[in-house]
Amino acid sequence: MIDLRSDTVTVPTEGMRAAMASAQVGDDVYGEDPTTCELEARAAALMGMEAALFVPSGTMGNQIAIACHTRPGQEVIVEASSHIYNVELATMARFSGVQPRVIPGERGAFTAAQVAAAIRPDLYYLAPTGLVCLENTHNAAGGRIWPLERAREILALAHSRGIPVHLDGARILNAAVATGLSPSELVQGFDSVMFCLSKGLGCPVGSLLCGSRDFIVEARRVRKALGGGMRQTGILAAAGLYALEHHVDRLAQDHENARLLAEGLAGIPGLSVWPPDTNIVVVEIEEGPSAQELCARLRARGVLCSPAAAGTDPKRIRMVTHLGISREDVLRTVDLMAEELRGRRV
Ligand code: TLP
Repeated sequence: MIDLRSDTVTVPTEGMRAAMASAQVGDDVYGEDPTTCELEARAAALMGMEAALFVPSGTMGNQIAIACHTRPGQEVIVEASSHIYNVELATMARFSGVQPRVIPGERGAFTAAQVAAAIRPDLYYLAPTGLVCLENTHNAAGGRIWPLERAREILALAHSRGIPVHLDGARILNAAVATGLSPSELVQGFDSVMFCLSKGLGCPVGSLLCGSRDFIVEARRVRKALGGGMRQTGILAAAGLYALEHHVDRLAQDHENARLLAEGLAGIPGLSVWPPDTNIVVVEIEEGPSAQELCARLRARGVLCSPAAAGTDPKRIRMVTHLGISREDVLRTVDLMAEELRGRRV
């Protein structure tokens, strides 16, 4: 199977498995797992932040950040197609007692003027704005890199109003590799950032939440409260350290494969394709079957992909390149797609 559903489907490589097998471990709830401590220090340094916390998933990292930055009864400014708003099960309401204030972005990015208009004035009957969240790269916008200047305008505006800004940086390393900027440059000024090890970096589990020392002290409490205090996590952290060493630069290959895939698919009549910034290709079916049906037909021929944005757009498909996808897989996918849309089989 050529599995383009997500970069979350990557499995540990031989080298990563060897690193995991030989990891030194201890009880991380006591703060005694040396490999996890090393990974957290490494992640904090990478992001140019004071401290970091290993968490089981990106969702938990985002939700811990929201819980730490806000208090119940506040609003959180989010983009309409963001992961935090759409596919995290309303957890900001469930766990933090806050409600999203949703701003439509243009391909995932809103402007400082839009944020300024959405920040609530200080009136006794309005829910105060407690946090702004951005997402880089932006998943539903096709792995789009957030325009840095615009992010900096939003950071300046929010901070001038005393509002913190969290970055859902699940794929921030894709943005770093694609732009040639360091992760710390991309996240400079954010109050917290979450990034994932279990997507393009190929780890089996794990994300890191980074921020100030005080923020991470509180984040550790919230993680435990959510049931995310884990014990001998060194086995997982070793995979993370290995990935940061060996799997970051190679993301460029995934971006190259995504470009190749997009170019190939764009040449097929009936499809229009969003030019990818990184490793996510969004395909719109202008003429032809529904996304659901086309995905089912491709599955029968050995290619897995999914309707985009959790199926909310019946004519849109998402394909994600990653370390389990070769150039040959991409070329074969393009051929199969062309055949399916011509309605015949070889
Ligand atoms: N994204 C997954 C699915 O949930 C859609 C994927 O296949 O792309 N932020 C962003 C931007 C994400 O894309 C994801 C996962 C998360 C957060 C949540 O991470 P996990 O799945 O580890 O909770």
